[in-house]
Amino acid sequence: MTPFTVFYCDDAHAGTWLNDDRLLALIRFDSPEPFPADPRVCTIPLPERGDGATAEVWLGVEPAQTGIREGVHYADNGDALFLHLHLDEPAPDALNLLTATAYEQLFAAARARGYPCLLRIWNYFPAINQNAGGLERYRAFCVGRHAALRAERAELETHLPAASAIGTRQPGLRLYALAARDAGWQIENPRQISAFHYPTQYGPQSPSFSRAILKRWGERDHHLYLSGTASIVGHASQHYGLMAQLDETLLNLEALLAEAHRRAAALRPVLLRVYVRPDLDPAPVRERIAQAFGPDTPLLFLCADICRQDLLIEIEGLATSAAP
Ligand code: 3EB
Repeated sequence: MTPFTVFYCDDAHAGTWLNDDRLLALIRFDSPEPFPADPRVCTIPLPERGDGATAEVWLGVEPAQTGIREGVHYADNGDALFLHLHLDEPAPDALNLLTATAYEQLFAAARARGYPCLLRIWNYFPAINQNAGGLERYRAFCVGRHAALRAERAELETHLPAASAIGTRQPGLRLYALAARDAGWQIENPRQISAFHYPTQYGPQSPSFSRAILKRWGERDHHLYLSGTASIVGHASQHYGLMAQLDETLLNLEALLAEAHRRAAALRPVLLRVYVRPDLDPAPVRERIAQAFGPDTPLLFLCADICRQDLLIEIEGLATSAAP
């Protein structure tokens, strides 16, 4: 049995989930009507494409204990731990150190609850493609993240969490994460060089994340946490057009599902989150993803900046092996 399931709901009704003590996380987007303070609620300031206002629900099977520990908000249901924190950025050229601090706080909170294994981390901060202090901010983020991860774990390259690193237009570094008591299985993409081996042309420190994490929560129950996936083959960005980038991205996602299938029953996406640069039309993208993964696959489109200037779209998600 998986300790929680994930689904999208209309944000207008998201508040009712707060009355359910099995709620592990509620992810909201843009700047919605605030809810009463609750450690299970994390808001990511990215506008949704289209008219909708969507929230993401992580619903557990057991009641969650919630709290705040040194700035880290958490919900713990005995098997899975949801964590999030928001740090103000005092100066734009200190993202390296701020990121290291954020990760240290995250790890300390997870360890204190008995969850040493970070499976999946979502990272959001503004001006991701801008230079500050002589380095692109995404690259400075990678330096800080690596320092904190390396301090936490010696066997870094086999125990990297799945991740996304996405640009917002709002101040502050925001992280949220899923931790477990035991590690998942790191999945790399045979079509891509592992991000942690990218050459130095992409920055002084290669990005520290895995392409996906396969977590076996029960005999037959797997979650596959798919990192942000883009139109990259080898280490190089491919294609100038949105639809060509999308097709390459879908091939990468399919390659990850196939890799995971070597270790688990067939997996299919149960929800996908699509980050697109502002001003791009999501309608043909929606249609193409429906062709690839089925018309009923829940999709959420968010306007965002992607961590490479030349990338227009990035897709992440959750796939499961359990019957839908
Ligand atoms: C890539 O494949 C695209 O730095 O955490 C995707 C997912 C990307 C996560 C990260 C970056 C990150 O390199 C960018």
